[in-house]
Amino acid sequence: MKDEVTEESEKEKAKEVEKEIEKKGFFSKIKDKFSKDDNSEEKEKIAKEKKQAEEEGKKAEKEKKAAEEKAKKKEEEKKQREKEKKKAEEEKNKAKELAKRKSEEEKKKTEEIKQLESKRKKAEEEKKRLEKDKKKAEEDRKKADDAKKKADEAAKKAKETEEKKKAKKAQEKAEADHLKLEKEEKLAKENEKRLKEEEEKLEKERQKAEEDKKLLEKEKKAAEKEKKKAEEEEKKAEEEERRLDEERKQAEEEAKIAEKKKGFFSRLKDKFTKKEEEIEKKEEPEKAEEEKKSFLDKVTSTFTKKSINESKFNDLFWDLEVALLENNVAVKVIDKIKDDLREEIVDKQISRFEVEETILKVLKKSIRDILTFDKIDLLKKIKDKKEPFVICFVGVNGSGKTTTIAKFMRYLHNNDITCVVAASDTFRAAALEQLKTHADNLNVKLIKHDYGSDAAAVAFDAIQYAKQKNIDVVLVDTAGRLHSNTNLMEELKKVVRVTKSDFTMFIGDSLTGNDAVEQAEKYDELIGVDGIILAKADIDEKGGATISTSYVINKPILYLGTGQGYDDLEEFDIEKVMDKLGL
Ligand SMILES: Nc1nc2c(ncn2[C@@H]2O[C@H](COP(=O)(O)OP(=O)(O)O)[C@@H](O)[C@H]2O)c(=O)[nH]1
Ligand SMILES: [Mg+2]
Repeated sequence: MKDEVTEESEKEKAKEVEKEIEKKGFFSKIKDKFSKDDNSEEKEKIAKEKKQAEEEGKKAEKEKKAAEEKAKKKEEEKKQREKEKKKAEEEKNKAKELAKRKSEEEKKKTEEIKQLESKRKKAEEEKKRLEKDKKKAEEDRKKADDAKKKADEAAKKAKETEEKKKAKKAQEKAEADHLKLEKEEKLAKENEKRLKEEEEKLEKERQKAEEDKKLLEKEKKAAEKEKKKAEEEEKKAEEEERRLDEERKQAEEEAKIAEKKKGFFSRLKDKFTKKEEEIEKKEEPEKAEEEKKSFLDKVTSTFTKKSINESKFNDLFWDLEVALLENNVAVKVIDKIKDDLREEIVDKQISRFEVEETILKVLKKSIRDILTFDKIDLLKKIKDKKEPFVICFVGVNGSGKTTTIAKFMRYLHNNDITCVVAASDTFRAAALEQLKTHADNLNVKLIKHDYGSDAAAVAFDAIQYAKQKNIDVVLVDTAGRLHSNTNLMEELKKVVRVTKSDFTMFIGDSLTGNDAVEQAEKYDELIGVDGIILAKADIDEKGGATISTSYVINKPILYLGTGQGYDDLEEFDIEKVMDKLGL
């Protein structure tokens, strides 16, 4: 302020000086005019004054300059001061700004510190909590350890007692098994012995039968010769009779007396063959009895009716027996037929013309009896069982098992029953292919393993498959084997046992006649047979197997195979069979 005041006053001073200079100029102008008037003294004075004025002007000029310079300087100083002031102002602002920023930063810091503090607090709390948790966890673990220890001890104890029990059981089982094994061994030995004895017996019987057959053949030939001879003799006798008749008539006419009786008897006698004469000779006691009868009785009974005794019956039966044997009828069946006939004929009064008829009648009845067995409704059995029904087909090679199984697939399908087939004939190379072809043709699932694998395992797999797929029947095709092969029979036994076979079907070849019967007997004895199918009945002309198999093993024939097509399986029908046998 002081500076500004000084500044102002300096300016005014300069102005006054200026004015004074101007004044002086005017004065000098006037003075110049005056000077023209010329007065020496005056002139001197004026010059003096002029000089003085000039000096004063110069001085004023100098002062003005100095004042101006001073003003200029002052101005510059003012500018400098303003500059400094501005600078100071700026610095002040800067400082203010800085202070503001500092205070904000400080505020932020405080805030951060506050936050950190709270975080720290939180962390501390968390730490405390964790420690607490840890402590708890440790306690829990300790508790768990204790519990585990206890449990372990308990388990150890339990295990010990359990093991003791197990050991005891195992010991008991081992003892039982041992006993069982011993028993089984004993049984097996006994069975073996029995089988051997039976085999020997059978062999003896077979030899005997063969000898008998030979003998019979000889006898048959002899008998035939005799028969021819007898026929010739009968012819002769007839001629003789005719001659005698004529003679009798002649004698009747000639005498009509005595000798009549004797001539009649001799005529009757002549009527019989030599054989019959022999028979009647043996019947002497009966003859004595006959003599008590009235004459008429005697004549008519001797003439029309005849009592056939055992030996005469055997004679009579002979031809039939040979015929039955030739037609493959089993000896057991022939024996039954003979018994039936004996009962109806021996010691019965039968007209000699009725003998043939009676024999035929009794034979028919006897065979009808043999073929009448309790029927088994296999389809019903299958439908009644909830689980898969297992049928094992057994029999020797080539008897027709595989073909019959194929027919069975079709038969079951026709009756709305589903089935799966097990290729348990792992023995023969072509067996699997043969069965596969049939199964493919008939859209039936086939379960198979490799050749030579375990037959029972294949069957077991098929049963599992049937269970899973809800299939009604499992058909098991087994390998054919001779009943004399013990190993293979054991294997077959295993198949039947493992599958828990619901029905074991024996397949017999009709053509093999008595062999089929023998096989059926053996299979039934060794593995148990539930029913029979006789294959190839269409090409069997003898019928012996059909008549005999069922009777010998006392099991029903369920079906007959009547060809090689899938539909060639017929339910057993006694009427059809009797018809085919011509009975
Ligand atoms: N004529 C006829 N042949 C049959 C019959 N059953 C089976 N066969 C034939 O007998 C032969 C053996 O049959 P197969 O089923 O292979 O016997 P497997 O060895 O017991 O399985 C085959 O050629 C069949 O075609 C049948 O009922 N009638
Ligand atoms: Mg086969």
